[in-house]
Amino acid sequence: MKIYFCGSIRAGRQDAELYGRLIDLLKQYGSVLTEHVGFKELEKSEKTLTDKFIHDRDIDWLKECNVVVAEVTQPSLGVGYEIGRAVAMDKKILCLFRPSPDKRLSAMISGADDGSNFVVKNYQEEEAQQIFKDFFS
Ligand code: 6K6
Repeated sequence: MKIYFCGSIRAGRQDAELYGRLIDLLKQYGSVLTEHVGFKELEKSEKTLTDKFIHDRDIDWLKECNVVVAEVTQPSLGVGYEIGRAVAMDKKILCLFRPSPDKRLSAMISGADDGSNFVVKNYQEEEAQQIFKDFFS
């Protein structure tokens, strides 16, 4: 099982540590191709890569993966783009959103939930383990 994890990078790194913990949970189910999304300090090598290289490499990983798991609480153009590309590739997708009074998830994500291939879950971190168990079973 190859898992492509999406989380905000240039749109803000406030949830980076949470991404790391979610990625650690996901490793029980397969290999996570995009582990760098959860690194608190992005590696220097990442910072020297061109945007074209990053885009093309990420699209190759997206093609290669079996499932996409996206943490969508921090709105990110890159994550939205990856989700759209993943839909076009017929990938199985899980989106995770932490509700709060000041945040509403885009209708283009919440409205895409079809209960099977595209699943959107409102969650708190402590529920992630069970959500992954259900999603991967
Ligand atoms: C260096 C410094 C900051 O970022 C870097 C290297 N950048 C990236 N490396 C790998 N994947 C990236 C990078 N930038 C965006 N992505 C992909 O887009 C990831 O897979 C994320 O899920 C998503 C984040 O998009 P933005 O728009 O929040 O950056």
